[in-house]
Amino acid sequence: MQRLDWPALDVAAREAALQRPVQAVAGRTRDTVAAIIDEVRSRGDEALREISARLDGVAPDAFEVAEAEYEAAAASLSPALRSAIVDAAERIERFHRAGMVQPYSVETAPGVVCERMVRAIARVGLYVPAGSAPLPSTALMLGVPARLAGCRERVLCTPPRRDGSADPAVLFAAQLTGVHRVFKLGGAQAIAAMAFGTASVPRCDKLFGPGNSYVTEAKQQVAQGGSAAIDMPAGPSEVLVIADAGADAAFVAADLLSQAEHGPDSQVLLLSDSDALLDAVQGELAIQLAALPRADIARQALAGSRLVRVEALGDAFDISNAYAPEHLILALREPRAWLDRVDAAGSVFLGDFTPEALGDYCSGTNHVLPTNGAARACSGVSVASFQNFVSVQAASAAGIAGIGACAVTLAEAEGLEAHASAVRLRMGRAGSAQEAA
Ligand code: HSO
Ligand code: ZN
Repeated sequence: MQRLDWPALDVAAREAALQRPVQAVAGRTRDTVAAIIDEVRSRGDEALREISARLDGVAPDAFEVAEAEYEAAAASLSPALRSAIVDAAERIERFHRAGMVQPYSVETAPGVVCERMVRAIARVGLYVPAGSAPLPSTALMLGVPARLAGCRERVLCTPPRRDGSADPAVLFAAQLTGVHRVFKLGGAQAIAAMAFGTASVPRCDKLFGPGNSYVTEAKQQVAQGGSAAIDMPAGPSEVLVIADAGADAAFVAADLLSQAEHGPDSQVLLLSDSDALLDAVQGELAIQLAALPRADIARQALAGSRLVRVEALGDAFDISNAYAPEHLILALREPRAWLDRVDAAGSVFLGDFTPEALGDYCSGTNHVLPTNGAARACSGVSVASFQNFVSVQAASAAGIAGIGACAVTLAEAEGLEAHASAVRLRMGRAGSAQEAA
């Protein structure tokens, strides 16, 4: 891991230090994805079968998971895993339910009522990756808020395994959250199928979930084409840790590694005002890395990552806000006292006993979060991500008599005479209605 001394860096070096690993969405990836989307769009299931055979090595007759498969999947899991999934789902539900947006109504002037209704997005498509590791936790993070939102049709795609089956834990989590239909489809072809619909896969209004660079590129292409909305532009996972001299180096190293093991392009940053802590973390990283089954992946991620000494902890918050990390861990003695300094981050973890892994699985918060600096302007998945907000207004005769002049003046200023007249006409009638009364 690169070790940097922030005060000694010039502007250009500081910028370079906060650079994400370049997401080389090579022109080739873009073209491959565009070709897959085209195929699925024009030839539907037949294309899905060919592409799955080519890329996943399996071309099932039926993409959809059948009832018996859910039963077999649940039965194949250990009771401990089943109850961990149930337990996590309950906490995720508790947190997300509490954050649900309520409809509201305000009388903005006498006789003028404005409202906002909450409506579920009708058909949503959830993507649960299974590339380097199947992620049943992602099925929970998407399935629970989609159910709370009340989406009428909740579809989930997850890549088939070599034997043509879906990961049993993903199936169990999907069924638990009430997902209506699961399809054994992965990659760009799954995204295309949900965006356009095929004979077997229903067309979805909005697509959610993380994935590899092909999935991410496919989501972007279908969104650009206006075929389906997407939750957010997802990139490789990141964590930024701010640690003080009192932090536990083993804890900090473990957190950095838990992000690094996600993929070679994951990025981890550690900022500290203590050289001794940075030394200790470096030592711990070497020790813990050696024991990890995914050491190879983690080592590649660490190669692109940085340990940075800052002059004061306050500087670390300026750096973090500029970087806008997906996950921000505050390994500080008084983490809550610093919370006001956090402007941009996907999710924050306070203190020594709140590792990111807790939020990844079961604290209750969502782990589908904005990456690549998107946290400056985007939030993680919540129930609201699965809903639309529809505004409503109703004016009585007295209402338009009261505020009509305001609209007429603005319409005249904009030179939009039909607008002015639509209001004036009613104001005239409203006046006579009132006189008659
Ligand atoms: N850290 C990942 C989520 C995850 N971790 C799933 C384990 N499983 C992105 O937030
Ligand atoms: Zn994780």
